[in-house]
Amino acid sequence: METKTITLKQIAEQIDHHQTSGTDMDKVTIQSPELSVKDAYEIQQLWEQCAIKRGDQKIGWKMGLTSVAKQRSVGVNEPIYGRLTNSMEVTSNTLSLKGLIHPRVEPEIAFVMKEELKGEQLTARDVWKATEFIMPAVEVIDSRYKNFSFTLIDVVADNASSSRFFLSDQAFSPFQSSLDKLEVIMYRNGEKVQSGFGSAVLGHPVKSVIELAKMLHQVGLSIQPGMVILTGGITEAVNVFDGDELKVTFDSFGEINFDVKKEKED
Ligand code: OOG
Ligand code: MG
Repeated sequence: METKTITLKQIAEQIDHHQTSGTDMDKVTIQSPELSVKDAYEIQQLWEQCAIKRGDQKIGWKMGLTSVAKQRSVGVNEPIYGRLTNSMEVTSNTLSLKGLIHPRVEPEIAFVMKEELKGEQLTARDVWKATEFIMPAVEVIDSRYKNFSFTLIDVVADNASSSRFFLSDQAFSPFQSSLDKLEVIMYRNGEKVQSGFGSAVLGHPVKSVIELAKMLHQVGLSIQPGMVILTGGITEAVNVFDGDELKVTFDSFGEINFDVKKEKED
């Protein structure tokens, strides 16, 4: 038992090294084919401890693979969750490629909670009651695995490919319009590259929050007040490169714009 714990911690440290150095790695299931999904989530939790030791802070959760478009594009057919930390949030209008491997971007809806959300059988009403506001978001995912290729266990161990994220400047009340009807369009260098509706996320993004609470409850965890939740890509993710200009429109919820720049030589 002891040996296994050490091993999972060592895997978490390996993953942390590749996440912070921006270098790719072989899938963890190649060196450790015996890993279970439960082990992979434990690796995530151990990775979170590495991040906190580095001075990072936990600020939320992300759901992934909550839409058919996303599941199909990576060949994994069930929702997963990951952990968001302070250093992942980009607050300027520039995505620096420093420390990234092969980033892709995807439009999402973020929830910000005001109350704890805990339980296995929550309703949409429970989620709305605990929600402070919602925000348009763009997640930047960056698998640490070679060729962005992985199994369910690998991607869970790699913190669900979490890398960076943008939130809009404006927060919105979730009560005035239907998030499932929200149309999102993503443009890269002026060209429309993806579009979709909020309903792509498990029928309605609120369902993603319910699912997250349920998955966390199974391991004795809950969503704490103040946490940000990314509910999952509405469309397929698109690759971004140095010099790209991204614009993502979220109907009446405005837009998120940013440029992609490679690291500055110094
Ligand atoms: C896994 C992460 C998926 C989403 O929103 O579906 C995700 C991946 O595609 O690398 O973040
Ligand atoms: Mg995502």
